[in-house]
Amino acid sequence: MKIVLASKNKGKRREFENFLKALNIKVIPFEKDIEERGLTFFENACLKAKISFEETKIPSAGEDSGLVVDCLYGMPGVFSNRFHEKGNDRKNRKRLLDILKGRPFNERKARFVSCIVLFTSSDKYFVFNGEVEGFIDFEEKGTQGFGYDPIFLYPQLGKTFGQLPLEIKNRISHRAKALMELKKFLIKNESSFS
Ligand code: ITT
Repeated sequence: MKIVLASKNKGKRREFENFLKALNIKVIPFEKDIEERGLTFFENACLKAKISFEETKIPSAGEDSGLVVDCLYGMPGVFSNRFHEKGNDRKNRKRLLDILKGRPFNERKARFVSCIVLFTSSDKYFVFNGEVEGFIDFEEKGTQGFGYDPIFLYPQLGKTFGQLPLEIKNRISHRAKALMELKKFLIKNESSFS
């Protein structure tokens, strides 16, 4: 079985492939530049998956995710990828660290949010959500992962996502949780669209 993943983000794609390879599901990339006009993660994920399905006619997933910081009223949120400069993870992280400078630990609460939408026909879609809570650390730690991983502290392990190997991140992350739901759905419904 194969599904198309409408994403240009290599880190994201690696996580999808890792998750679905055990099910023998091939993930085919769809790398069109799709403008994220939505105001919610759901709207943007829907947009990506729908365009991909319309062009490929293969079950298509879109994922939109981001970092929601409580003391910034939810920013960067859907703007995570373009908080300072589109696609520039290092500058985006730096901007967030600069904005939070001087804030004590208890005001640095944040969560990663992931919404996956799977289109299985032009008028039928399924939604899978995941979240993980943590804190924005005071400085970058670790070089694993992508995006905000080096500054997202996961308190249960006392480490940032940037310090965790992919196998561990793939057990606890927002995307892992949404992917887990997608995986259950695919196992249950495989025969209907393989
Ligand atoms: P596509 O839209 O092509 O899938 P993208 O990078 O633009 O790729 P999003 O619009 O969903 O993806 O933006 C998500 C941004 O949120 C991403 O660029 C990171 O900055 C951040 N982000 C999401 N998940 C993350 C994770 O697991 N680790 C670190 N940062 C993450």
